[in-house]
Amino acid sequence: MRIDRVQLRLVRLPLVQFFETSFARIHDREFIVVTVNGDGAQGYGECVTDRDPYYSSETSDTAWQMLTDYLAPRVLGVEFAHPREVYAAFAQIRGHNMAKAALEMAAWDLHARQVRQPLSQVLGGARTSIASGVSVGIQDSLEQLGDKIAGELAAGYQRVKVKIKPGWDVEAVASIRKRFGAVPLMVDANAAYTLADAEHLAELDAFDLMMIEQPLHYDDVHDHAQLQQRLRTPICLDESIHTLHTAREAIAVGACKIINVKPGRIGGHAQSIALHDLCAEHGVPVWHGGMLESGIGRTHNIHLSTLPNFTLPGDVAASKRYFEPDLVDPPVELQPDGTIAVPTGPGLGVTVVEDRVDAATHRAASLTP
Ligand code: OSB
Ligand code: MG
Repeated sequence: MRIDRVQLRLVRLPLVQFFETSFARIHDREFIVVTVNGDGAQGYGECVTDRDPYYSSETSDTAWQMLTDYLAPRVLGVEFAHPREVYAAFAQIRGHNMAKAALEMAAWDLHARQVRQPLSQVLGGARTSIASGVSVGIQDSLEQLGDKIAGELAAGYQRVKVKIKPGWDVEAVASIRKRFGAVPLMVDANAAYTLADAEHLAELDAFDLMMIEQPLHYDDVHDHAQLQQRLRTPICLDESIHTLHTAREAIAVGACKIINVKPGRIGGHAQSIALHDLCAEHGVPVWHGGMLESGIGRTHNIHLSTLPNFTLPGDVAASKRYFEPDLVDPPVELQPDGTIAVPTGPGLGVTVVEDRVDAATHRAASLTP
């Protein structure tokens, strides 16, 4: 595989509904579509950075700079035997996992299209459909939250995750249990608490949650291990797991019992497979997170979710919850049984609608060797 051109497009799309976490409320999504060309084929990746460094220290601007100045020059014109080798070409550059992942994942799609296999197969997955859950943001009232959840359950989603923050946690969960009974439920704090909140967080133990995601600092392992000692509810780490090294450490010290895999956070498909395998070796189940992706990143996530240790429903949901229309055809849809079918065509197995990408593009660059 040889990449002769890397194209970057900075895209901005309005979200169908606003999305609020403990760190911000957003109404639109900005991301970079990465296109790679080689041997007459084309592959796509999506950089999951946003305009602001709130979920991650990376932003659209830092990713753009890394891609143009450091990452694209390390793959352009280089012969790779397999896309699993691309990540190693970035070894000299520390961090910037989202920028690395976008280009690396595009290379996987390119390769899968060249060998005319679905990406899932090239990644080593076997599932033909994946279990789908939703991530419901913080709302203006508990009634609104309940109504949102009612809609998602009616659509058929297999589990509900709600965002929490101080002042929107125990009461919110209690109201959901009261209205929806034993629905599979979990919470995500996006690092909004400290160990001083342990006693308060332990009140969540009464609600039989599947897990609590990233309650403490975005770079912490130690305090999470302390907190897990005091909670019955399993802790799942998201933000803290940005390398295999931190994953190993987190598992070793008991900082989590579950890990959320996001290829952008960990540096692409090859790193995600390695993280998936590490967790499997240690009996730690994983599930696939989401970053409000367009159909491009979303379809990558679907293919990756076919690996065997993705045993819990993820945050990978239907296109229409996010963008209408989405950038791909057909859009990602939920099946009546709460699963999403894995596309069977070559590569991502969906068509990127170029006109829609171009119409939403605010900045573009074409890079060659
Ligand atoms: O913490 O999982 C998170 C969205 C943006 C940034 C971080 C997170 C999320 C989500 C949404 O929870 C998942 C999705 O629906 O794509
Ligand atoms: Mg999260």
